[in-house]
Amino acid sequence: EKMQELCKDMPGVSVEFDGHVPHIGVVKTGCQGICELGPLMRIEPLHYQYVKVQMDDCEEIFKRTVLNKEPVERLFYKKGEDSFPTPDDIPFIAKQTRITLENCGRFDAESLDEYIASGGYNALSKAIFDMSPRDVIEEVDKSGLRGRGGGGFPTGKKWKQVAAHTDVKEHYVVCNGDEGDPGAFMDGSVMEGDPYRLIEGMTIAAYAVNAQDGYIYVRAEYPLSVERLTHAIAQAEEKGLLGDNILGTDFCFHMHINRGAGAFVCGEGSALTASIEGDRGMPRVKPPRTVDQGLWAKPTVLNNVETFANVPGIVMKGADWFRTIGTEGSPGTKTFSITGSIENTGLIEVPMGTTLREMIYDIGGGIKGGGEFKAVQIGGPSGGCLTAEHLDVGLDFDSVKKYDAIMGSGGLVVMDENTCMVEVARFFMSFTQRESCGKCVPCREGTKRMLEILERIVDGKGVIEDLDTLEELAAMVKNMALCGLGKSAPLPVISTLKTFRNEYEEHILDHK
Ligand code: FMN
Repeated sequence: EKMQELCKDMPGVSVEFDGHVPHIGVVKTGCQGICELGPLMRIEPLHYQYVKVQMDDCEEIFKRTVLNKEPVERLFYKKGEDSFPTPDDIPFIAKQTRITLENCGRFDAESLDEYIASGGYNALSKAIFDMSPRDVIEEVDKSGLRGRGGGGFPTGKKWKQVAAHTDVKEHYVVCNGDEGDPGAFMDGSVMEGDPYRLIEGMTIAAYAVNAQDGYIYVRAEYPLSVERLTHAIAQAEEKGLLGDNILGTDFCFHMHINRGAGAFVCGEGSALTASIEGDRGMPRVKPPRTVDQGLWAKPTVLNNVETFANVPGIVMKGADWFRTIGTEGSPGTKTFSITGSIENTGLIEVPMGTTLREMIYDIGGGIKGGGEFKAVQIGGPSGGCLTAEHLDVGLDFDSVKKYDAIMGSGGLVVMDENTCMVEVARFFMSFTQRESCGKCVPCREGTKRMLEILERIVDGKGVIEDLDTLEELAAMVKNMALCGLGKSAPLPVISTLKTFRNEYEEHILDHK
């Protein structure tokens, strides 16, 4: 706002950008992923990246850079003797492979014109005019794209299953933007930073599976995402890219936004569709599967934000291009939110198969304050711990599973040598216990009993037999819970008990 104020009286300056690409002016982007260095200001076309900008800097930026094209060097990111003038020089950005985050921070997130000018909507146009719905599904299938919401289910297969219901008229496309994992903010960044990419991806999915309506279920805590998506949908409708007779054809697709109310369990597919229908957000027994009877019991494609955001690239550049990135079993990139004891917290998009060492040290800048790496919690409350012995393992959907962890939606919480792993297990268990919907006994009661034991141990009141009881309960909840929340709730306990049992024992024995 301060910059807008300063630019206001400059001849030829446009700060009103009502849907048009501004000639000179100030536009708001979405999250750029470099959390540690904000507030950020990027000056185009000079391509300067200013970091940690304060109100008092605005005047100088205006006089020196806007009016005279000179850099304000003290606002460049610096490390040691080195100065990094452009975003592409900053190692945190330069070492990433950005596909779904490609536009985040580069463009005005409220301008469909800018999205189109950068090649946006070419994929939808190619799909509609050059490909049949079946061709689109084949291309997505061939690309090997797997769902980024956690499970890694093949997207093309899911779309095929929905499209196969030719006997049912209504098909739906639903986007899961619930993103309830503590510490995760990948999907929010796409929704607020590049809403058009998501909408284009969903529209292509609708064309492929013959859906007439789509819903985006957005986490309650993301008001900016809701605002930008609402704006983007209205703009796309106005331009004939959404709604009736898209691009002058008889393909019609209408999009709606639903806001979650902050329940983690509503990210589970059947709870999410129940919530959209106005029912209490509780998972149900499967089958029937969402692809057969999802929203309003009709065939439904339910995919994560990042999954849909990959679709325009696949349609435009082809499955073979997509397969050149990542691993054979998990092609493409994955976005992680990297938080905790790390120098550079933020969002990173890297090819599948990238090692933890590359992510934590090369991109993340290492452990905060030069500390020692102890472990990383991957997959949030449903995930597990990876330790120093896993630093050089390439991470993809399949490799992570071998170590009692899951890729999950991409939360990475880095822990240093001062972290108590029993406390970590207690934290995640208190989260899942609180978020359990209470429908099934193993999850409702089991997580409560496990939390009681963990609290006892952390308080120094545990006994050594508690560890066997914890293991028994963990196996019971994992095997018997109704949905993924309960099935995965014990994973942080299982993996910390396996790798850091000595810490549990120390808590117990040191208080004897
Ligand atoms: N998937 C998401 O995309 N976002 C979420 O926030 C999310 N939360 C979940 C929470 C729980 C408790 C469980 C069990 C699952 C959650 N999932 C979430 C996974 C979804 O059930 C579903 O598998 C996913 O949205 C499918 O999309 P994909 O195939 O593109 O990954």
